[in-house]
Formats: sequence, C-alpha cells, structure tokens
Amino acid sequence: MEHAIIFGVTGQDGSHLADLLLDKGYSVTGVARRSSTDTSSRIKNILNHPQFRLIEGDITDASSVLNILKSNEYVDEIYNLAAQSHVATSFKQPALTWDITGKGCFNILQSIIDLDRYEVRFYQASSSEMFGSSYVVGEDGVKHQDENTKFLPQSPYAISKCAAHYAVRLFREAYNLHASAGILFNHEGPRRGDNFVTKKITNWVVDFHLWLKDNDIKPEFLCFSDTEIFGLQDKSFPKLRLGNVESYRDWGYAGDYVEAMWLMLQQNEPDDYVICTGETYKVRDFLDYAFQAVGLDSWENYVYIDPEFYRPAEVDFLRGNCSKAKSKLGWTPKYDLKMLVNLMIDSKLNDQLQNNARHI
Ligand code: NAP
Ligand code: F7E
Repeated sequence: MEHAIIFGVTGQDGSHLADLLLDKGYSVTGVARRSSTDTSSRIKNILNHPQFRLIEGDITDASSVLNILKSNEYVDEIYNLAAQSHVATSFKQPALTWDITGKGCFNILQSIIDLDRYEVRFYQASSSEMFGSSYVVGEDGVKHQDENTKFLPQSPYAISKCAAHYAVRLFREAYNLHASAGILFNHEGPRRGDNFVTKKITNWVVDFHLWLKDNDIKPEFLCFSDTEIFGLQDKSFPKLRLGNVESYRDWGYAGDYVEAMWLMLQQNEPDDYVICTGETYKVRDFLDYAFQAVGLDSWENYVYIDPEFYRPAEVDFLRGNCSKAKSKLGWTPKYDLKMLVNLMIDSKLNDQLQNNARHI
C-alpha cells in the first residue's frame, strides 16, 4: 500500500487531496499544527478512516518536521500544502508568512536529505502569485503565464513561494530528488477559506438570499444607504464589503487541481507544471454570476467598495496556459467559472438549509 504524508491536511486542498489518495487505496498521514480551536472541520469525513492518521506538527519547526519523517519510515510521497496562504495577510505578517510559506518548505526538503530518504517523491504547492505583474503575449495575441514566464512577485506571500519554488528546483538538481512543483492558479470550492474573495461573495449572496426569503421581502422594495440595505419594518442587512473588483483571475475547482498534484508525482521524471483553466475573469464577473445564481440582476447596489480591502500592491492580471500539463500529465480542468459559482452557491445553500432544519 502506498503511503503519503500531507502537510496542510486541514486546508482546502489538503482535505481534497486526502480524499483522493484514500480513494486510490493509499494510507495517508495528515500533519496538523496545534491550535486552540478545532481545525478538523474539512476532514471530519475521514478522521475515522482506517487508512488515515492525523498527527501533530508544524513546518516552521525543523525538529518537528525531522521527527515526523523519522517516525514514518516508509513514505512514498510527501505533499507540502502548508502555508500562510492569504496574500493580504502576508503584507501584515510578512515574517510569519516567510517562516511558514518559505522556510517551511526548506525544512521538509532538508529533512529528506538529512535522513537519506532519496526515494521519497515530493510535491510543492507553488502559486501563480509568483508571476505577479509578469505575463507574455502568445502567438494568438493572448496574454498569459506559463512555465517559462519570469516571476515578478508582488507580495511577501509571493516572494516566500518563489524562494520555496527555487529550493525545489535546487534540491532536484543538486540531490537528484524527485521533487516537483505545481504552479497552481486560483482554485476554489465549497471548502475555500471564508476570507478569500470567491467564498466571501458566495457566502454573502446566500445569506442575503435567505434573509430576503425569511422576511418575505421583494428586491424591488429595498432601499440603500452607503453601507446598509433596508427592507420592510426597518429590517436591515449589511452590504457586501469588497476591495478591488477590477483584477483578473483564472479560477478553477480545487477538486480538479489535486488530481494534477497526484499525477505530477506519478511521472518518471520530476518537473514543474502550470495548472489552470486558461480562462480569465474579473472579480466583477464573478459577482455577476453569483448574483444571477440567486436571481438578483445587478450587484452594484449591494456592494460597498471598502478601501480596507485594497492591497499595498495588486496582481492585476492572471491567465494560465497549461498546455504542458495537458500533454504530459493528460490533465484537463472539468469545471468552468459558471459551474464553480453554482457549486459554491448550492453547497452553501444546502449547509444553511440543513442548519435551519436542525434548529426546528
Ligand atoms: P489553506 O486552506 O489556507 O490551507 C493551508 C494549510 O496549511 C492549512 O491546513 C493550515 O493549517 C496549514 N498550515 C499553516 N501554517 C502551518 C504550519 N506552521 N505548520 C503546519 N501546517 C500549517 O490553503 P489551500 O487553499 O488549501 O492551498 C494549499 C496550498 O496551495 C498552500 O500552500 C497555498 O499557498 C497553495 N496555493 C493555493 C492556491 C489556491 O488558489 N487555493 C493557489 C496556488 C497555491 P490550519 O488549518 O491550522 O490553518
Ligand atoms: O483575492 C480581490 C483581491 O484573496 C482575489 C490564494 O489562494 O490565489 C489566492 O490569492 C482578488 C484579488 O485570492 C476582496 O484584491 C477584492 O485581486 O481571493 P483572493 P488571491 O490573492 O488571488 C493564489 C493563486 C494563491 O496562491 C493564494 O494562496 O480579489 N479582492 N475584494 C478581494 N480579495 C479578498 N480576499 N477579499 C476581498 O474583500
């Protein structure tokens, strides 16, 4: 039986990857850091799985990482998905972001070498944020980023990811490690953290839709202030507060993207791959789809553009080209943006309806 270790198993991707590997018959060791509150909500479905084990560890602590590898003598694959992954937060906590997102990767790679575990296959979660303000124009005149596009990182998060990405390449070349990096563009889904823009939008849209229904309010009777939406009998609902809605992102579905991670480690040779949909949309397009999904025609009245959510530096344009992954891995994304928005809205609606049913 194949054995994999997942650092960052409690996160969006870690939980999807654990599901995938268990389905494939792997035994999976998930590493979670100590927390004052329970962080296992995304992996509740597998906590009692006979082939799943959750252990404590922190990738910022080199001795913790070393001990995890020592106590797991037989490991085929290690996936490093652990990160301080929020770009805006990285401007407020750059040193912490570096320790987790940058140095953490070195801690794992160095432990593999120190323990002579050259047989292990390693995956690093690199990011399209590493491209920052850089892109190329293809022969078709379309702007995009691929494996050969230079990195121009625009945040402490992206700088940390670049350092980790170069470390993977160095350890691959210097020590002949089977170490691969997936340069993944934004990927989302019902398990996305609440403070990323797609989840923030879909959560708000569903809550607002249910508020209208519960109070039997028709949208045409609403009144608006700068920050509030008023219904009948002085009932009010806070507007959705967002920052820059003009940036472009290439959004895919997380469930599709973890398959690409696994495929990378099944190749004879390690390599780096861009994983994306190849389509790009503005945040305002995502808003259009999300509001349409619950029958609201225009989002402008419901959104308050709040300077608090602007970043000191922005990545304005991301659109990937994953031709290499398509031809070498045989990987293609299954979800387009509209399907992704509907998945996130339907899942949140179901959660809310189930919660309400429990309280009746
Ligand atoms: P996520 O939901 O934020 O998950 C991050 C995971 O890292 C969580 O399990 C978190 O644990 C864990 N973690 C944080 N600090 C740690 C530490 N010091 N030691 C051990 N574990 C730690 O991120 P995601 O969306 O699943 O993304 C997975 C990876 O892909 C990340 O490296 C991210 O930077 C990268 N990435 C994501 C995207 C995307 O669009 N989602 C795109 C490109 C790259 P807690 O539960 O305790 O917080
Ligand atoms: O922002 C804008 C924001 O935080 C997307 C991470 O998984 O993908 C993710 O990073 C866009 C940006 O994702 C709000 O300014 C507007 O232009 O959802 P996000 P991100 O920064 O693209 C990459 C590939 C990763 O690697 C990261 O780990 O939306 N935006 N208003 C907002 N963003 C947030 N979070 N909140 C807002 O209110």
